[in-house]
Amino acid sequence: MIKISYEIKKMRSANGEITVPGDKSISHRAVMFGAIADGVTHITGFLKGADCLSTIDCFRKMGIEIDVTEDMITVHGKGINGLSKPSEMLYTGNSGTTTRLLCGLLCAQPFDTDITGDSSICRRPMGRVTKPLSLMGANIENEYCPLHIHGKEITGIDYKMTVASAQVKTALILAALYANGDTVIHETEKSRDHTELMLGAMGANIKVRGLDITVSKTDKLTAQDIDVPGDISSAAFFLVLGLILPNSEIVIRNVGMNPTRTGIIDVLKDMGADLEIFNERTATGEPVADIRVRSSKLHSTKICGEIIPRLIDELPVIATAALFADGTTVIADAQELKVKETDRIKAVCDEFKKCGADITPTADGMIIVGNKPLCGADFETYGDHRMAMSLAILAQRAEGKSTLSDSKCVDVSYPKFFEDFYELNDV
Ligand code: SPQ
Repeated sequence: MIKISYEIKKMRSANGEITVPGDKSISHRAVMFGAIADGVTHITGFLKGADCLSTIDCFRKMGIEIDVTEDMITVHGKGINGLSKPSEMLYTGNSGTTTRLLCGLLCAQPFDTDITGDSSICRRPMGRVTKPLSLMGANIENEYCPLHIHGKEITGIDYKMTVASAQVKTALILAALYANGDTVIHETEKSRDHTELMLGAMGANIKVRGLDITVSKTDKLTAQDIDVPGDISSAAFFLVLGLILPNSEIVIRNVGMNPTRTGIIDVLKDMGADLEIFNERTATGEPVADIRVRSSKLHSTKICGEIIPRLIDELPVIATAALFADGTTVIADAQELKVKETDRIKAVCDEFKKCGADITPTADGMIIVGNKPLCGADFETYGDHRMAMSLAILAQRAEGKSTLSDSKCVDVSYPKFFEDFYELNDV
């Protein structure tokens, strides 16, 4: 295949108002949980990115009718036992969330399933879900895709998580809805809790006490209409763009502000960012707000410990902000970055170095010395949407021309990223 590199146009400043697309994590869950609920789920604000479309495709293959129109997704739920055996292999594309959550949901079905995804998915570890599920009695062949799931009866367990992961947690919760007896999950650190909120609202037998979640067999979920807020992980790119470009002011509307996702706000404020959060409200049980960001003089910080799961997906763009901050920023306890769409520690460090950045990878993060002169470069995205968008932001402050090896990968979470990006241009 011939790869066409993409030249990133330069902006002098960024001004205006944008609404980022719907939250990816919530969009996946709305389709999955709607499919096993009684009744019809209407989803507005759904992210029509490649990952969430993969989720829709998988559920259609299991007999769920899903209507997609311009501004609404309608899922015709078939109840907790309503899924049917797919006639072919389920293909999850680039989506770790789809792949791992399906392992939990499908291990206790009365049929077998095969799952695979693209080359990135086939390199991502699935043992983190298949191993704890096997303690419940599940039988899933392989620790990397393709996976073969032998559906069978399973039993609840008491499980202490070994990694702070919402995907592992959700896979266990979904299996627990079907298991005999209670399942108790102990988190090490709080990861995103959209599953607990949404399933709770749909009537699942789920209780959360601090870091402990108890789930019992559930006979019925009741469909709820879901209004998906904008994805803070997508807003993150514009937060950093507005901060690092001079004379900029951007208002981002309708951003999901679930506290398990807002680590980036805390870190950027700690770095001296001029951020204003206003119009705070809730949408289907999730906090939402508008955010105003203005160009700011940033300084370095240390990012580690319990905040990491609250900003894991934002670390590539937070590292971009650190390039323009006074002093040395340290990111630690973020070894999970190595098992994302690509190894995001290596990818960030290798690519940032190409433009002259002073950045050193460590076993669990990176060290960035800010405010070094940067020049444009030909960047590799590794087919990773968050790498592509972070590099596009970085290129705005690098002297000279920059290109991306691929711009199409942004389709995974933000198909209109470049349109929204240049819309803010103030040349
Ligand atoms: O779905 P996928 O491919 O794993 O997507 C990513 C992302 O950057 O968009 C991670 F690469 O987000 C994950 C996130 O890192 C989405 C997610 C979820 O919806 O539950 C949870 C996080 O992963 P994990 O491994 O910490 O549970």
